[in-house]
Amino acid sequence: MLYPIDTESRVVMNLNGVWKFMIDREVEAVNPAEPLPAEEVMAVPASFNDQTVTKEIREHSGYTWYEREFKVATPLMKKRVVLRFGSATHEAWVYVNGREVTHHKGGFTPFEVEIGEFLEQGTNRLTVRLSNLLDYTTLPVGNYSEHSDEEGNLVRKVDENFDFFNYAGLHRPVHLYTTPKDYIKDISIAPEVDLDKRRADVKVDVKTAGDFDEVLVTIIDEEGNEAGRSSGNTVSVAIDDVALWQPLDAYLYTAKVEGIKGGETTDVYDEQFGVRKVEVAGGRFLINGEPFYFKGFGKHEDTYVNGRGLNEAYNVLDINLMKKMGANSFRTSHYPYSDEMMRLCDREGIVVIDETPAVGLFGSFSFDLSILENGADSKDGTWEVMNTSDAHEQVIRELIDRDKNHPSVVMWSISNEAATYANGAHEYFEPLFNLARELDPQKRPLTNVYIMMATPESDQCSDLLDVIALNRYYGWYLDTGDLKTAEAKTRKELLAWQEKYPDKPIMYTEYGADTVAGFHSPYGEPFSEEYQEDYYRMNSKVFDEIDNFVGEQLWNFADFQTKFGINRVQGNKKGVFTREREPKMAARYLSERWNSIPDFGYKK
Ligand code: BDP
Repeated sequence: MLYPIDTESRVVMNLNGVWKFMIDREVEAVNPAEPLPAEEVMAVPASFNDQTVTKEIREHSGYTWYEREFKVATPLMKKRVVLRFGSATHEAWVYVNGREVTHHKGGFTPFEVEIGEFLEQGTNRLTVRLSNLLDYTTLPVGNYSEHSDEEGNLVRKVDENFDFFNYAGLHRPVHLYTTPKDYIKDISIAPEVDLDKRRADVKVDVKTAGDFDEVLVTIIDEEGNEAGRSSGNTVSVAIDDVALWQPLDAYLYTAKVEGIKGGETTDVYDEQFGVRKVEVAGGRFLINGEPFYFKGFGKHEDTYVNGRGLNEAYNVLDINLMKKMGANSFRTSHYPYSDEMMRLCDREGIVVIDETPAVGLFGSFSFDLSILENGADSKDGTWEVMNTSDAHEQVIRELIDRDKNHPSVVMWSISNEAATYANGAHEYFEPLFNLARELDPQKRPLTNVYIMMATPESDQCSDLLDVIALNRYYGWYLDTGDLKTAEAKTRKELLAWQEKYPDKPIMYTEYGADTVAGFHSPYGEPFSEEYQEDYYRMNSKVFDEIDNFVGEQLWNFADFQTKFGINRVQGNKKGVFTREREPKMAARYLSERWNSIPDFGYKK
């Protein structure tokens, strides 16, 4: 799906701002044909939760309503007018002037609808009913229950089957944009590069709607010069002496796509892309033919007040902090991030592992960690109770559709910490991996991010993965405070994976220890800043011994808000930065380490 941009033929209008808001107590039916009887207001884009001082609103599970008015300039009413939501978490019903125009389920991917026939001259009313409910059919997965209160009113409850707060609302920009009636619908770009000859063949596939005599694709370089052109819906444009998109040294070309009719360009769209090659071979992750070493983080979209809502200033700051630390990459744990963040990563040369919202596919998630001691149970009933295949297929389709052209994306993560060791897991995942491989025009590598119980012995799905991506907490959830034992276990497991799959690269996608900023201990006790640093030093030592170990993405970039639980004091404290982005002590150690590790060739 194309991002809304202004071009010579398109106008983008912004519907962000302060909207009317109310929670739906489900006592009286809300009629979208009437103006919303709301007394609250809410800023968009943002989560609603932290903008209120009312516990009832902050912790509301169920339905909420948003409404605002808008006008469309008369000359634009003759165009095709499209309403687009960057995301609406987790399910939305959208009404224009009281009539339902669209419905979308899934809180982390965009959706859009043509609304011309619903528009009126003058003031229009846009109303959105949202649900933040999650259950065993949704992604992420929630434990859903309901009961009645003393007055007999229905109370809905979502117990998150994952370790982040269930923020909800209109999280990303809401846009109106126009196109001509005959328009460019989608553009798919797959550059194939011959690294020796420094030549690329850029395959561009254009989908159009309506009537064009010709589709013209012109490739323009960063200096604004034409690098090649071709005519047709499916073309291959050659670029000689091509400039590569490299990690931390991004080069972006623009594919200018024009729909021409009667000698006139009627629609035009500029899609940026990068030329780079990604492969997995011989236990290495190669970018542009060189063995790449991932240094970086698992993150969250999580800031004060905005919650999970787009916060572009934080996005810019976070990338600057990453670069300063010598990091080159992050994972969009545990859901697709905003279009805006993906575009920023393309520009800044940040390497991204792009994850679906498939988190919580784990029948017995809880803060009872005895399961770690007891090991994997292949009879764990996860795949009997989860009914998420349809949602999973949908998010893979929507994620790849949205992010397929981003050069920053080098790998798709199909899920985080699913019960891949339990019977039924392979049957569940195989069709999803096949689907992702089929849909991605750039055929990027795939992974599933592995929970501690998924070991070389217990796991049932690792044949599907191109890269073994592990979340490991030896020395934190296991052997807490005992880094010696943790070191031995880390080494043993990594060697076992390497022996089992000598050709698959291995990386850590999570490892960390909760750390209370400002808590110091002469003994390096757990939760102290000293322990966090010791923990990272221990892990680094082992990583450097393992030949096929190609990357370290720690958990987490910053402290973040979670659901309530006795293991969480004001959220998860595994950040190397606080939630305000102040560095903890370990940031200095990691910064020294990462600034001395080259992006390429660290593991020869
Ligand atoms: C892993 C999860 C992540 C958690 C982390 C932790 O993938 O979402 O926040 O552990 O416990 O289980 O800190």
